[in-house]
Amino acid sequence: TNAGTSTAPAAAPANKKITLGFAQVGAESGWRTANTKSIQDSAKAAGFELKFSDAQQKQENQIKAIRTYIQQKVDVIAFSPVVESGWDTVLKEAKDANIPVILTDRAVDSKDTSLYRTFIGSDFVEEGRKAGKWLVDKYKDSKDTVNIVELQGTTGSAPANDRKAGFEEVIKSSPNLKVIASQTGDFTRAKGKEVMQAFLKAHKNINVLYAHNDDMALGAIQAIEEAGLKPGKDITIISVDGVKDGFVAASEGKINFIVECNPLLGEQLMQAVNDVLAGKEIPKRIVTKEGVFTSEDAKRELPNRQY
Ligand code: GZL
Repeated sequence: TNAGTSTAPAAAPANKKITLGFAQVGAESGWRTANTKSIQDSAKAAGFELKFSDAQQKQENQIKAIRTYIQQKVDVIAFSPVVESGWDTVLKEAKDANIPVILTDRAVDSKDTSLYRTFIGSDFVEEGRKAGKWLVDKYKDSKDTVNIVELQGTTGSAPANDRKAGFEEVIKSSPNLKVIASQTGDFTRAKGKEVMQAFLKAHKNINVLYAHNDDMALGAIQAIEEAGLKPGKDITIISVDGVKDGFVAASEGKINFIVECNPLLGEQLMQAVNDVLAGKEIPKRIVTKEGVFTSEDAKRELPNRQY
């Protein structure tokens, strides 16, 4: 028993829950849905209070959400920037408020890298290179001209810029591979279908479609079939992401090659939140692991896919 006169120390206040403010891009694709679920499940598992917003793919909505989190004095802010540019002002406001910022999925082009602690996401240029390498290999013995149409992701977004750059960097070694049309489908099925319909009207002989995500490829497949053509046969299709519906289409031979883009970033994000709040140094760049799948691979892997 405590015989002395000293009083027991006041009970430390119950550990205040860590609050994470997350400003999500939107709900534009199967990839985004899986990414959101990963963040919400991982925040719960980590015991964090998650404040979550959906910007409907509009930068001004993401900026508004970040300002709200600053006013609410959250412990950490994380977001997936819908486009690369235009973030310095609001990120400086977060820095002045002493709230650390973590980037997930997409990057910003801010020169001042002190504005965020780390960027957790895929190497989109490498994803574009993987798509290009498979195509160069497919046509390595052919001299015929190969007409390629490209459905780009959201204009100004890191995945759209980098997947385009990586693909072009690799196919330029094969002059017979020609991108005859390239336009944004904004990562959605609806827009992907609409733009593919326009491509089919404007070009009589399309050999390959390179889509920056499965959702646009799936929209394009509808347009291709409505035009009486066979996707995966009359038009070779390469896509990026590897969401369930993409894998189903690949297992049916409608998509020939899928470059995986892993949306399950939640666990790595929560680890980074803990490390930042513990004052640990964390790497400026954390690259997610991901693979590639032919139609054959997709048929085999389909049962194991988590999203
Ligand atoms: C990539 C991610 C992209 C996906 C699309 O990390 O930002 O946004 O490839 C999603 O499906 O809409």
